[in-house]
Formats: sequence, C-alpha cells, structure tokens
Amino acid sequence: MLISLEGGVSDRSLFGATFNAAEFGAAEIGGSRPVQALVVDDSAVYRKLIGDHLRTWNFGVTLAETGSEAWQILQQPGSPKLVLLDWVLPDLDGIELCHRIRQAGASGPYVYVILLTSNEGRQNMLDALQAGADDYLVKPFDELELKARLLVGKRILDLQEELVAARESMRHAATHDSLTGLLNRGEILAVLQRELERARRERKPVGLILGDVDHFKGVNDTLGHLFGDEALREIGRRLRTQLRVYDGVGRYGGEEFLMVLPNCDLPHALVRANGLREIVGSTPVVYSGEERLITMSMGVAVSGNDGKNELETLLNQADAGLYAAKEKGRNRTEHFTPAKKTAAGHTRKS
Ligand code: GH3
Ligand code: MG
Ligand code: MG
Repeated sequence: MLISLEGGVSDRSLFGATFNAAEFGAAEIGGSRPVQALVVDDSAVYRKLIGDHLRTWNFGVTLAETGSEAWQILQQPGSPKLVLLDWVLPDLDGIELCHRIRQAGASGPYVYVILLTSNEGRQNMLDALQAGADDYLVKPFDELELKARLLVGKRILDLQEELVAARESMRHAATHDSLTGLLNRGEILAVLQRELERARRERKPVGLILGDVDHFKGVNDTLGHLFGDEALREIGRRLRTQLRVYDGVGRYGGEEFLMVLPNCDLPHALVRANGLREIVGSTPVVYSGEERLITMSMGVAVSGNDGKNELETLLNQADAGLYAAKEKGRNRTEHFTPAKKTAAGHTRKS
C-alpha cells in the first residue's frame, strides 16, 4: 500500500513494483523492548497510517497534531527518542522543532528525527538536515521506505544507548571499589572535599570516621583470602545500611573504610561511629560453612578547627583517633584530641 499525499491513501506502489505484505506484517523492528516513537502530523490520515505501521513493527506510538504539542511531549521525562516529524505544521514547523530538539538535547539522550515532507519541499532538504534532522522521507512514501528509515533510526538509537551504558559503567568502575561496591579512595576523598567546601559556606561541621578491621591479617591467615574478601563485602554492606543517604562511605584502603557525615558534630559523630562499630561486630560473618566475629576500630574527627589544608588535617586527626583505638585494645571508638606539648617541646597526638 502506498501512503500518498495529504488526505488520501492510494494503492499505487511508489517503486512500480509489488512487495510481499506478509514480509512486513511478520517483521518486528521495534525489538523486544519497544522503542517509543512520536508521530507528529496535522493530517489524521497520516497519523493513523504511520501509527498503525509502527505498532505492527512493535514500536510504541505517541501521536501529536501540532508542533507545540510535540514539543510539550518531548520535554516530559522518558519522552520518545524517535520522532517522525511532518515539515509543515500549523504552528511550530518541523524545522523549528528540529532546532529546538537539538538545542535542548546536548545533555539528554539522543532524539532521532525523521522529517516528512511533500515532494515540493525536496529542495529544502539541506535546510532540514542542517536544522538537525537525521533523515527525511518524501511523501508519498511506501511501507518499505518507512520501514528502512526506521530500521536505521532504531540502530542508531541502540548504538547510542550502548555507548551511554558503556560510559556509565566506565564512570562507575572509575569511582567505585570493585570488591565492596563502595566508593573508592579517590571518590570518597572527593566527597569529603565537596562536603568540607559546603560546610564552610554553611558554617556546619563535617564528621569523619576512619574504620579499620581488627586483626584482619589473622582472618585471612586462618580462614583464607576468599573468606577475607567476603568479610570486607559484608562489612561494606553493614556500614552502608547504617548510614543516611547523604552520608558517604568508601573503601579507603585494604581493610580501612572512610565515612563522611555532613552536618555532624563531635558528640553525634561518636555515637554514629559506635553504632557502625556495633553493627559490624554484633553478628559473625558467615561464608562457605565458616563463621567469624569480626570487629572494627574507629577514629573520629570533626571539621571546623582549621581553615587551611582542612582535608589533610582532618584525615590525620581521624587516623590519630584510630591509632589510639588500636592502642587501647581495638573494637572501640576514639577521637582526636588536640596535640599536647611534651616536656621536650614536641607535639604528640592523642
Ligand atoms: P590491626 O588490628 O592492627 O589492624 O591488624 P590487621 O591484621 O588488621 O592489620 P594489618 O595491616 O597487619 O593487616 C591487614 C590485612 O588486610 C593484610 C592484608 O592482606 C589484608 N587485606 C587488605 N586488602 C584485602 C583484600 O582485598 N582482601 C583480603 N582478603 N584481605 C585484604
Ligand atoms: Mg586492620
Ligand atoms: Mg589497616
């Protein structure tokens, strides 16, 4: 069947050749996860024809009668990524809509635009492609032509989706620890830096907890490295469940974890650190028929004492607290207390 000029449907084949309609009926180019297509045409006949074909080929279909209606639809979250756009529309024309889509699209997912035009508009095709259309179809067109263009559009959108997914997974790999799934060292430090800057602006404290698993070498030595790995994963899970969504937690080193608590003063940070310590040490880690109660020592520090090199100072203070917790017998929480002058005039941390 030939999709003819505005308002009519003709039986003539555009190519003067017949084609097997069953070939089209059976094929589904929309795929198992249907691509949503937006058909923008002021002609009810074209909207119905194109829409029916798209559904047959397993596309999801949204219809719009005018350019401004289409523009509204395209601004909704999760809007169609494939647009079949009539050139001549009563208000916003296809070219203007193409411009808008491209201007808005730099940050979002790609929208693939096929512009539909009458035969007389053919000489303006360069304008259409320059305006941002990806392809065009001259009316009247037949199903074969429409299907071919959709196939290309779908392929480009699939490729685009794969690229975005690959970029996301690379970004995740660059910022997360592969064993525990927590933020990695670089990223938790970046979180700390951001929170310190925000805290300075808002004049609020940031709490920092540095946790280190006690006698972890012994866990590996007696139960094996795989048990040790699972213990680290489980500790990561327990820490995460105990924290608020806007707190940050990362794997700082081998068996060291760093927690960033925005807007948290010292008394609260100590309570939170103890809560985390308890959730880690309260029930044994079980793996492959073995179990072991594993504890952690926590060092706590809170921002606000020193404007300069605050990140480094704070990390050193949390480390000093952790050192004190280890010294005092492990499975406990200690916080940094300001350095005292020794008799020899050296400073010594708590
Ligand atoms: P302490 O209580 O003083 O912290 O003693 P510790 O044994 O925990 O400290 P030490 O620094 O001697 O040992 C840390 C161990 O953590 C040694 C290292 O093999 C182990 N470790 C570090 N990263 C991993 C990891 O990804 N998987 C496993 N299974 N073990 C790890
Ligand atoms: Mg340790
Ligand atoms: Mg350690």
